Formats: sequence, C-alpha cells, structure tokens
Amino acid sequence: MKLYNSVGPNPQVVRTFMAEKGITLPLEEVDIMAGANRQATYLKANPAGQLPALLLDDGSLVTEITVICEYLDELHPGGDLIGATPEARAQTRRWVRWVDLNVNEPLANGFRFSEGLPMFQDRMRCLPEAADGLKACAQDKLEWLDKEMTGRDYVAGDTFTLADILLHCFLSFGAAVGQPLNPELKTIGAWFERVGARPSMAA
Ligand SMILES: N[C@@H](CCC(=O)N[C@@H](CS)C(=O)NCC(=O)O)C(=O)O
Repeated sequence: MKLYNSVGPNPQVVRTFMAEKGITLPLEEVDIMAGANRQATYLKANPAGQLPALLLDDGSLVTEITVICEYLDELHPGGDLIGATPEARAQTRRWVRWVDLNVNEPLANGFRFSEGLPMFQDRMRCLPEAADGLKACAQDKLEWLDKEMTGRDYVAGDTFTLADILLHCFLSFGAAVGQPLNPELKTIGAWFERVGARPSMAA
C-alpha cells in the first residue's frame, strides 16, 4: 500500500489522521504546483487527477480524504477518531459532512477562483465572480459554528475526531492563503490553538 501525497490541505488531513493513529505508509510525492498530477503518469494511477490517493496492495485505488481515513480506521481499529459506537460514528460523520460542505468546499473554491486562479484556471472550471461570495459563505458558517461549539471542546462533541482534523487543516490553509480566522470567533479561536498544539498537526 502507498499514499500518493502532495502539499495542500487534503493530503494533510490524511497524514494527520495517520499520525494520530500511529500509521506509517510509503509516500510517493506528486508535484501539484508543477501540475504533475494533471499529466499522463499520475492520471493513469488516478484518473481524477487530485491528491491524495491511496493505492492498495490489490492494485485498487481509494480517493477522497474522508473515505481514505475511514478505510485506514477500519484496517487499524481503535481510538475515537471516527467513533467506537454507531452513535459516536454518526456524530463524527454528521460533523465531517457539515465541515466539508459548509466550510472546506467554499473556502477551497474561494481560493481556487481568486488567489489560486493562475494555478487552477487551466485545470478546472473556475468562477472568479463567485470567489468573494464563497469566502463569505465559509465565514458565515464559521460564525454559526462558533456559537454552536460554545461549551464543548471539539467540533463533534467532547472527543477529538476526524471532524477536528478536517476543519483544522483547512482553516490553517485558509489562514495561509488570505482567509484568516476571524479573531472575533473566540470559541473556534481557542479550539484552533488547542488542536494546533497536538503533535500530529505537524504531519
Ligand atoms: N475531493 C478530494 C479533493 C482533493 C484535492 O482537491 N486535492 C488538491 C490538493 S489539496 C489537489 O489535488 N489539487 C491540485 C489540482 O486539483 O490540480 C478529496 O477529498 O481528496
């Protein structure tokens, strides 16, 4: 098994999840800045052309970061990153989907359609006119989450889960590309510092 890896928040989510679980895998680096992921060699391995991707020993490929994390969790059971019971897993998945749809996707597309336009305009349909609105959508949802998280330690409840990894990696990325966390969001601000202190976050 090996992980096709690159810079960017999506591979970072998987690396952080692996670090939390103590999983190590061979990494094959793909240079997305130079567009190597959009060229024949990588497209043969992963026709979707994005990173990360997990190549299994039987030759099949697993993509989509939350699916890769769930798969690794099933191979290495234990811990609370996804959840030990059906109820806990439902809560993790509920918040993973919420974070993905409401924050990460608009934040990432807001970047691709503005600061990231020179890199992405020849790779996918870009909507520069939507960039500001998408960034604002992500901020609106973070404002809502800030209130929602009052009184609890983590995104999905009292336990650190994949939802925290997902949100933290994308908020770190946002901060680096012109979408900093609003300092008025005190609950998320404190959570961001606390989660960022975990050794796995350096993965
Ligand atoms: N839906 C994918 C998103 C993967 C993604 O957007 N990866 C970025 C790196 S953070 C990428 O490959 N960017 C380069 C490109 O799209 O050409 C997932 O869940 O894994």
